Amino acid sequence: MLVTGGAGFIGANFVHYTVRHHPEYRIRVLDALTYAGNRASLAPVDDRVAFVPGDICDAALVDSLVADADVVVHFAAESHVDNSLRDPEPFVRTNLIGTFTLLEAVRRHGVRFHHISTDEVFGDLPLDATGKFTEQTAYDPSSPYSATKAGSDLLVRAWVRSYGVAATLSNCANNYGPFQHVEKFIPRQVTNVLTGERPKLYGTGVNVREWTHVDDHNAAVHLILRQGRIGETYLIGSGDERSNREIVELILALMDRPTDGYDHVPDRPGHDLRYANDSTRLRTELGWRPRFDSFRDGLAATIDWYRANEWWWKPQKQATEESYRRLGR
Ligand code: NAD
Ligand code: TDX
Repeated sequence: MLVTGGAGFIGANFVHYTVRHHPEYRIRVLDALTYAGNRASLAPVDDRVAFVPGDICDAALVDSLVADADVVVHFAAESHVDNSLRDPEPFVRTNLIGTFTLLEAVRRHGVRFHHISTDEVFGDLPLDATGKFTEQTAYDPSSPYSATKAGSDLLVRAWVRSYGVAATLSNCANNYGPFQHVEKFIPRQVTNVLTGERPKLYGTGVNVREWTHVDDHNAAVHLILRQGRIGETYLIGSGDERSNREIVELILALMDRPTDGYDHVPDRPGHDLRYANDSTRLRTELGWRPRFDSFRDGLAATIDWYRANEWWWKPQKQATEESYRRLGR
């Protein structure tokens, strides 16, 4: 199995999950170790994984690795919306050219491909409605990040239809859990509290996200690899929707701080209002159920992980906060 982006948040958790639950796979990770990749995230499974430092846009390298694989699971991406607003170029390169490079290689070598994507490709939902995204929802991305993820999804679908590539796609809602970069919402607020900073809420904090534990996401990916229909898209989501404000207050409560101890900062431009996935297909066809059915417990365990693993996140914290300060957020 070739895992791209296996030193990032979800990819590293996927490698851990695979070693734990699917020991039959021999795993090779291809990762460029950008600011978001961390070799240390794979340290506990180092004896089970071959690590190749490299870029998914490097066609010769990708070709040689794909030629040697039975299946490619593609996590590598530029993944942070705020970064894409500041500088979209690496997003176009990695998310579009990188996915294209992988697709050409799996086409040449007849290798099974699974593409990891996001619900952000659909744009957003109104705050005052209960409707959800489905596999039929039209693509309507808002940010450079989601536009390049949408483009990568469309490339995969075209390579299935035109070239018969054996690919599946999944679009998951927001993930949380260990090994997530401190630029992202939950780790930023938790590590702010741990370093004596106040949490930072964009705008009024009414925006809603659906939170899925990273292990539940990765369990779904394994189900799709085993039983998913080729060419099909599966939406993944726990069903647990929360406003950002509710989450900041819950983090503060779980960390024994006053629940009003946070700052409002200027809003993200084009900020998507609400995401929510209808994951009926995944649940009925493949029998997926989230194991982490209490967000509060999953969040408390995640807070404990950041408390216990300062060595992992501390080196990234200062530079991340400096770049937020430059954005006024
Ligand atoms: P991340 O930013 O934590 O990790 C991305 C990894 O990809 C890093 O290890 C990085 O070094 C690597 N990478 C970046 N550019 C590369 C390149 N050109 N060549 C090789 N490696 C490269 O991202 P994440 O949060 O783990 O997201 C993984 C995937 O899941 C992405 O495709 C993202 O769109 C998708 N996704 C994320 C979420 C979420 O909540 N984080 C939700 C749904 C979908
Ligand atoms: O400091 C903050 N304060 C704040 O209020 C940060 C960093 C974020 N926010 C808000 C913005 C969003 O409404 O919190 C919400 C979550 O923000 P992010 O962690 O940046 O995630 P989001 O933009 O929702 O995108 C995430 O989920 C979908 C991932 O980063 C994507 O890779 C994934 O595709």
